[in-house]
Amino acid sequence: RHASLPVIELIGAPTDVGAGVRGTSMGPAALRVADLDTALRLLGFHVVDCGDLVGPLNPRQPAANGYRHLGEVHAWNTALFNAVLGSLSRNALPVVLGGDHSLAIGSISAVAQDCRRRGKRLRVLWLDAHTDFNTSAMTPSGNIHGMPVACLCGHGPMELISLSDRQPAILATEVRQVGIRSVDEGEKQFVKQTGLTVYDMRYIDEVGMRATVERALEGLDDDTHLHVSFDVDFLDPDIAPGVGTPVLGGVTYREAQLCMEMIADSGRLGSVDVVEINPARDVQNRTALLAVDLLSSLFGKSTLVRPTL
Ligand code: EXY
Ligand code: MN
Ligand code: MN
Ligand code: MN
Repeated sequence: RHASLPVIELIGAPTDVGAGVRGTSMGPAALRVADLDTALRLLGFHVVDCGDLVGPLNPRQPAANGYRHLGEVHAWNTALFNAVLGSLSRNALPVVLGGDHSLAIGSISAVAQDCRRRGKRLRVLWLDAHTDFNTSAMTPSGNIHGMPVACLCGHGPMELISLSDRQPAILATEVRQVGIRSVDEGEKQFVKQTGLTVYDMRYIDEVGMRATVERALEGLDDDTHLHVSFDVDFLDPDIAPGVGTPVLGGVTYREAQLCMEMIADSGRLGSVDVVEINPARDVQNRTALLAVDLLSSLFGKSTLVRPTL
């Protein structure tokens, strides 16, 4: 183990209460079966698996007042907020094993609070097919995993926007989204109105992943905490079939590797969510194995020899 490397703490959050499709509750187990801990230890990290958080089961209720399972989503996010805040206070690097993407409300609320305490700047890199910027007024589903970015920016139910010591938890200007290709009509207007920075698939097609990630990471300095919220539906469903909401035309294997390696090179990575793996939809744990492969690159695994570009 290298003394200069942070301790990585794995925090399992086995839930699917924020999703419409059941199964992301098996995500943490799938990542453990794919040997995430070993992959990170091979890179020299000290890895502590904190086990799984405990929270309510999925009550399988329809949406009420624009939200499905608001009480359960709140309970999971409260537990996760406390776990991530604890991890950061130990100067560890928390990796949240989801679970559905509503969990980013708790994890990023904690990261933002820790940043304020330390006087650090925050950058959130949101890797996803979706902008997750719905509110109860515009959601087509009531599924809260389609709302975490809006909640973090202060647009959401009181329970979910007030987890941290400040409201809103983050500013829209602290977020960069990459890989986007599915945005609902009302959501699209709200994204534009808010001025969220979105590098969608067309942007990646036109300028390439290298320029995209360069721009998404522009302005990071020594005092910036970088949080990566990695929704595996960012990836093309051909290579990552084990997700609840697959969208055609996603990021390729090579593009994803480049993205992860460039984030590693920034040296600013401070916390991670890996969410939306759905083993019930997967083929022989392929999606979790791929996620582990990409997380290795995110944590600094790279080809041995790099010629100058
Ligand atoms: N935009 C759709 C909705 O709000 O229902 C789909 C959201 C899926 C969210 C996923 C996991 O990133
Ligand atoms: Mn192991
Ligand atoms: Mn998402
Ligand atoms: Mn998504």
